[in-house]
Amino acid sequence: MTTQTVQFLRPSKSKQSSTTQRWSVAEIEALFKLPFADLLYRAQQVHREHFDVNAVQLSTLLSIKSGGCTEDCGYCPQSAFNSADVENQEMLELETVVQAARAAQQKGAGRFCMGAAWREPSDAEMASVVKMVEAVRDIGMETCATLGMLREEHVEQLREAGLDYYNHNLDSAPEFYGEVITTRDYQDRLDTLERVRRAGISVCSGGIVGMGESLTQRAGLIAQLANLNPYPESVPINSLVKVEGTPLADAADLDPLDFVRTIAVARITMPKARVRLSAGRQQMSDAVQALCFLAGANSMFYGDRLLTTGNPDVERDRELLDKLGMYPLADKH
Ligand code: SAM
Ligand code: DTB
Ligand code: SF4
Repeated sequence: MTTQTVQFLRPSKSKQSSTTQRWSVAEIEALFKLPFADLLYRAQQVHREHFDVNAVQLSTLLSIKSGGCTEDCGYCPQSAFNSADVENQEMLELETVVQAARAAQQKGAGRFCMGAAWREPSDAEMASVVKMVEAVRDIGMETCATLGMLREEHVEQLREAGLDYYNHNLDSAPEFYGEVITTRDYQDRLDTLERVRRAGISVCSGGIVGMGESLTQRAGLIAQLANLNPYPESVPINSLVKVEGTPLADAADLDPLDFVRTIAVARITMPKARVRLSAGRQQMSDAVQALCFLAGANSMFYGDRLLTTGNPDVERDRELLDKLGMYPLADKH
């Protein structure tokens, strides 16, 4: 490779600020196009510079309110616009949530993420969520919530409750977004992330691959995330789970190696982030997941369910981690 090509694969210095590196979409697309071995080698180098590569952060999800969502996200089984076989479920009782968190903690999860099928929470709903966050915090777990868009005062309530992370995904590149969701726009998402960031809550934001986006659009999603200032502490990379009754049920299969590439590019462009191997693991072989860890993934959703769809069994995941000589982050504390 010529020196010129190598320089091209580094973030552009001219646009660099003192606190963050700026990545152009073209630079990120060039990373995607590297020979696979070169890409993984580079991702491994970055990973080893910043992390114990054998420790994996484990988050368990719980859907605290399911189905009947007023947004029209084309991938989502919980949208009222779609006809997936998801039972609408009102908000869970506090005790049910705490029991689920305790069970997750006993199985080795370090973080508990509460998800709700809302466009945005109401004041009354926020009051219940605040109690859940406080209770999960009290049992000694890290807390995360994903509740849709947040107004300033709701962010403030979550901060006061001691919420550690807020998950709100950009999901796709701005140029592709409108083909998947029409009921809210990209700027709404950026605004929520900005409010969360300003309140001092750690940001968890990522996206979905395999929705029919072009390579440039996939690079565009990573560019959006990597150019946030600062970039998110936690970056979930989801492989589309094709659910019957959603507009994306028949999307073309994603080549698993392209998923691995996306993880590697996220690792290189967001060196200190926890890059999470997220939805879609049930459909992935152990070998592909091992490649994802090699590419720099150091977090995963752990527990038999995601929100409404399945995830590998806890026993199977423990076996996988054992086989790879990896261990949950919480085990070290
Ligand atoms: N309603 C809130 C929101 O949209 O922000 C929180 C829950 S929503 C289900 C959280 C994320 O789950 C979405 O942003 C999307 O990235 C992911 N997701 C939903 N359905 C998915 C699917 N079928 N495959 C992969 N990821 C999915
Ligand atoms: C994220 O990026 N993926 C999770 C979590 N954040 C909330 C959700 C995946 C949902 C997959 C479809 C379902 O189970 O409903
Ligand atoms: Fe609702 Fe979130 Fe699903 Fe969109 S992704 S339909 S906002 S639950």
